[in-house]
Amino acid sequence: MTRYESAKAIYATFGVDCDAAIKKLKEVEVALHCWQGDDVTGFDHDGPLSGGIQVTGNYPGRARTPEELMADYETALSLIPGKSKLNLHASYALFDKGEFVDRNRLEPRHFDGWVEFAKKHGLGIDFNPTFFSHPRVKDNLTLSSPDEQTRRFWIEHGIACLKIAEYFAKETNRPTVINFWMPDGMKDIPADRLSPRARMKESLDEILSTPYDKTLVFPTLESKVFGIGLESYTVVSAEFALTYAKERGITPLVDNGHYHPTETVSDKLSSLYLFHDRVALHVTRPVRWDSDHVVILDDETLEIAKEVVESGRLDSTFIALDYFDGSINRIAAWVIGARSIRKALLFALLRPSARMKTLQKEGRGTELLMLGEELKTLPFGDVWERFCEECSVPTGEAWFEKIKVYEKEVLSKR
Ligand code: RNT
Ligand code: ZN
Repeated sequence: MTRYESAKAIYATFGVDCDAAIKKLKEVEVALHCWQGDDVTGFDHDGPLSGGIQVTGNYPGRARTPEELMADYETALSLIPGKSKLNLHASYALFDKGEFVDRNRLEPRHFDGWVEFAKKHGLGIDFNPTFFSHPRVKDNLTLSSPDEQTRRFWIEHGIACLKIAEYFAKETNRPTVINFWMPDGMKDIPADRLSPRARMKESLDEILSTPYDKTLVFPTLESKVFGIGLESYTVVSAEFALTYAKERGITPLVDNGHYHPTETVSDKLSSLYLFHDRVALHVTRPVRWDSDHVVILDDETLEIAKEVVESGRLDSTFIALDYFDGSINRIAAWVIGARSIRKALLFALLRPSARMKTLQKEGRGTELLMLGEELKTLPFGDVWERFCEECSVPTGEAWFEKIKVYEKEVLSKR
C-alpha cells in the first residue's frame, strides 16, 4: 500500500473522498501576481513605490527587465501545482526601445508580449490599472482628486485598462478580472470626507460606462482601511466598495490585509456570498499591519479556504495572491505562497462538511469541536504529495533544489 492509498483509506472512514478532492483542486485557478518578482516596480517609471504600500528587503536578484521577470515567473510556475492565472499591473506595459506611452494612452499592443507569454503557458490573464507610483498622483489622490486634470488623467487610465482587459479576455478566451484599487486617502483628519468619495463614485461610473463585454470582463473594487501615510482616511473604504459594487453590479474584492486587525475576511465571505454572484479575494498575510508577507498555511488562510469551499462558491470566487517580500528569494516567495493557498484549499476539500454542518444544526458542539481537532492530524501531507505528483511538480522540499540552482546560475549574476 502506498502512503496515498493508506491516507485515502483513513479519510474514507470519515466519509471523505480524497480522489474527488484532488480532482476538484486541479480545476481551481489562482491568480499569481507578477509584482512579487520585482518589488512592485514595473517598467514604466523610475520613481519610488507610492500609494501607501511598501516592500521591505533587498535580497539580491530582483527582476529588472521584462525578460528577467518572465524567466523568473516561468521558474515559479514550474514548481506550483494546479492552475495559475497571470495577474498583471498596467505599470508592466512593454514598450519598444525608446518608446514611452503614459498610462492614459496605454493600448492593448503594449501588452502583446504578455499575451504571448500567457498563451505559451496556457494561462488566463487578470489585470490591474496602476493608480500609484506615478507623477500624476496629486496629494495622494487619483480618481477622487479635486483637480479636474488629474481626475481626467486617471479616468482615461481606467478606460484604457478596461479595453486592455477585454483584449486579454478575447485573446486568451478566458474571463479577465480587472481590479480597481485606488490608494486615494489622507494622512490627517479630512475637513471633507464626502466630496472625495462623491468624485470617486462619479469617476468609477464614467470608467464603467465604457462598453465592455460583461460575460468576459469582471471589474472588481478593492477597499482598504488605511495605507502608510494615508492613516486617517481612505476614499474607497469597505462601505464604499461594497455598496458601490452592489449598486453597479460589479464584484467586491476583499484583501485580508485591509481590515482592522481583529476583523477576519473568513467571517465576511458568507455575507458577501448571499448578496453577490461573485466575490474576489486578495490572499495575503498581514503581520501587525498590511505588511503583505508571503502567504503561509496559517489559521486565517485555512479558514478563508474553508468558507469558500463550504459555501459551495469555489467556482464563483476569483482567488488571487497579493503579497510582496523583497527580503527573501522572490521566486521562492511566489512558490511558497502559491503552494500554501492550494494546501489550504485541499485541506478544506478534505473536510467531512456535511457531517460537520449537521452537528452544528443539531447543536452537538462538543462533537463538532472534537472532530475539527481530529481532522488536523489526519495524513493530509500524503494527499498533498499526491496532488503535486499528479500535477508533475516536485513534492516535499524537492522544489527548493531548483530555486537554489536558479539562484546560483541566474539571480546571483544580476
Ligand atoms: C494594496 C492593495 C493592492 C496592491 C496591488 C499591487 O494595499 O492590496 O491590491 O497590493 O495592486
Ligand atoms: Zn490587494
